[in-house]
Amino acid sequence: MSSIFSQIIDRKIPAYIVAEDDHHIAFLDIMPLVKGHLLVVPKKEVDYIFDLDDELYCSLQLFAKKVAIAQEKAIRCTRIGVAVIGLDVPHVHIHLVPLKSMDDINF
Ligand code: D5M
Repeated sequence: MSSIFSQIIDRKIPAYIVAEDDHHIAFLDIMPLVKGHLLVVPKKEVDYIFDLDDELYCSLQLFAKKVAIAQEKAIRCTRIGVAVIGLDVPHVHIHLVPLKSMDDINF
């Protein structure tokens, strides 16, 4: 059974996709901490971020940076919080959380 994120990548389930290239995709988190919370995901299904090969690890980070810059402009926030958690979905993903202040979120 492929991960929920692979099913999004394969267009088997819907998601609000904001960016995509051959190896990466970004879409809105279904349980956002704040409005505009995005997930950046490699299309290759790997569970743990530090198991990615170096090339995909670096390209994923660069893709996330481009998405975050566009997100920051669109939302006009102060900072994009970046987190890797991965306790629920066993497919690498980077959370990009637009913040105006730390009061925006309750960890
Ligand atoms: O948390 C996994 C994150 O993935 C959590 O913020 C919800 C999000 N999620 C789960 N299913 C979906 C779908 N179908 N679309 C969009 N976002 C989703 P973590 O603890 O980082 O593994």
